[in-house]
Amino acid sequence: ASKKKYGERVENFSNKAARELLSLIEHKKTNLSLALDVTTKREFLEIADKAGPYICLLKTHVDILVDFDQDFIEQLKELRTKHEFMIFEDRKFADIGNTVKHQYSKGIYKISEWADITNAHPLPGDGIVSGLKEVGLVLGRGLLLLAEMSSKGSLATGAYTEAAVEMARRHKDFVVGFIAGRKLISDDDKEDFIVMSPGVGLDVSTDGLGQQYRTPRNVILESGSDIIIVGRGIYGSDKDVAVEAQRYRDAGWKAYLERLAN
Ligand code: UP6
Repeated sequence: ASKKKYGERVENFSNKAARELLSLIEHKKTNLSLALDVTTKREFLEIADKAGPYICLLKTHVDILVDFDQDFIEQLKELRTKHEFMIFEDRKFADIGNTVKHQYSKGIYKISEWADITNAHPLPGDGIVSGLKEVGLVLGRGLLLLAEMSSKGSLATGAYTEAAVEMARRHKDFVVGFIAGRKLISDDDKEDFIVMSPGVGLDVSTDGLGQQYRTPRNVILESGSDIIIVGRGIYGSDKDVAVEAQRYRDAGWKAYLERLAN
């Protein structure tokens, strides 16, 4: 899949969110996802509006907002339409199927109502996917499994990562890909999964709390991932959000074009 264009991979997926995302990346020409980890609605919506033209996917952690309310969701949806990006709530579900089903659809966040994509740790076993799928599949949502993590000392390696891939294969209708640092299956594999990589930055290599950064080129060209997830590299202090978003969009797209040409 890594030698194929995003648009050519649409047919490899039955899942609505995966198909939409690949088409969107193809026509908007951006494989950049913004990880917007700020804690007020005002900051969030301001930054999302500035970066909106350059991203395919806006990654949220809604539970860090101190003033989350229904109005936030309405404004988020408006920005999604205005800039044409999709929404990925980085919820990292990690409980048994019955619990995550409620966490996904109920509570105050009602994630399944507005997030095109969410993610889960494979740790509890297949039930976590089955539970989330009961809610999300009919709504056209997609799920990513955390097969690897970018942080130092992550335990998601080796056999655990392999098991995540096998779990995804068993739920191809709903699991559309992985959070990982690299492509996890071979190019001639008949399956296709979308790989999204966090821990991407051009200016620093760590954050002092275990995060480890690699460049868009490392991730897309050398490791065969599909989407770069960039947070503080874009909105960190002293950064011009539009300038940085363009810079990462350009770097991610250039690495992809080089991959196709190689
Ligand atoms: N994230 C990681 N590493 C993972 C999984 N998720 O960093 O393995 C998420 C974090 C954060 C974002 O929760 O939202 O990606 C990275 O942000 P940063 O670019 O500001 O470090």
